[in-house]
Amino acid sequence: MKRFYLRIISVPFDYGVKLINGRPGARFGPKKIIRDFYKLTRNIELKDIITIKYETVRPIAKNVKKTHQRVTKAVRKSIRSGEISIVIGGGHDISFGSGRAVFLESKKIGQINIDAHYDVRPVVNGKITSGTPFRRLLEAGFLNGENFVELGVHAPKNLKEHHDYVFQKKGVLLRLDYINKIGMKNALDKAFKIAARKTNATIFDVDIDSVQKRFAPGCSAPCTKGFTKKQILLAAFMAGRNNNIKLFNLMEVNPLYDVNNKTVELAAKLILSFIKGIIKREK
Ligand SMILES: [Mn+2]
Repeated sequence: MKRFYLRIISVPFDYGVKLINGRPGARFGPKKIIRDFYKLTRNIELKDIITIKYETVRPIAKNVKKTHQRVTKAVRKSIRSGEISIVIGGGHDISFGSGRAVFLESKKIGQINIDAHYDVRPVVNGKITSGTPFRRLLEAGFLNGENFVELGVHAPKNLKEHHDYVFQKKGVLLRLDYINKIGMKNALDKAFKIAARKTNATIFDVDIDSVQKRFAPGCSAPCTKGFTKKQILLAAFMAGRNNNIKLFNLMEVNPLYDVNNKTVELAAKLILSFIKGIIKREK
């Protein structure tokens, strides 16, 4: 039987959230999520099929760039040794650091982002906020817009200029209403296909603010509208099962605003769903 290798990399860093005047606290996410993940898997036999290693990237206070460099280094090493990586944030800015690592190892990458927002804000006055990761990947030439798919954006929180930017880069936007019309599974099939076209690796991002506030109140920027728990768990499972996916970025879980721990618990379940998908991979 095929054995799978997984590395869960914690990045307790939310300075990028602070820089966008969001609600800091996502730095407390990784520890809590992993604790719940342990609880969740206590009675599940995973050891025979999957080896899971844990690592924490030590952030550098108030230094987004240098922290991202550390993230890149850790994820690069993981990918190079044949592991599938899960990065737990922290602010969404971290996805630039982890995405860069996959680019450096795989050269041609696709990116799926499940998010209430576009996260393609420009870097202004050197401030690398949590709203910037995908613009940075695109501008650096690491990501080709044609392999970039965003799922879950909805009015009215997003600026038209960010929509236009994604459009101009030939990125694909699957809005929340459209996904609910065609179904989550069909939307993801479409997204995985686009991201995998002529690429060697796909990155799968979940910003927890893509989930309805009643299921995921503990995040930096909660929204009333969004996906259900069932939809997001299906997404994680399908991503796990997809052979092209090398990295799962799980972002913006903020325990300081959680209610009865339900956001943290959902995040732990997302990791387990992703793993259940991995086990179903053929190669
Ligand atoms: Mn985001």
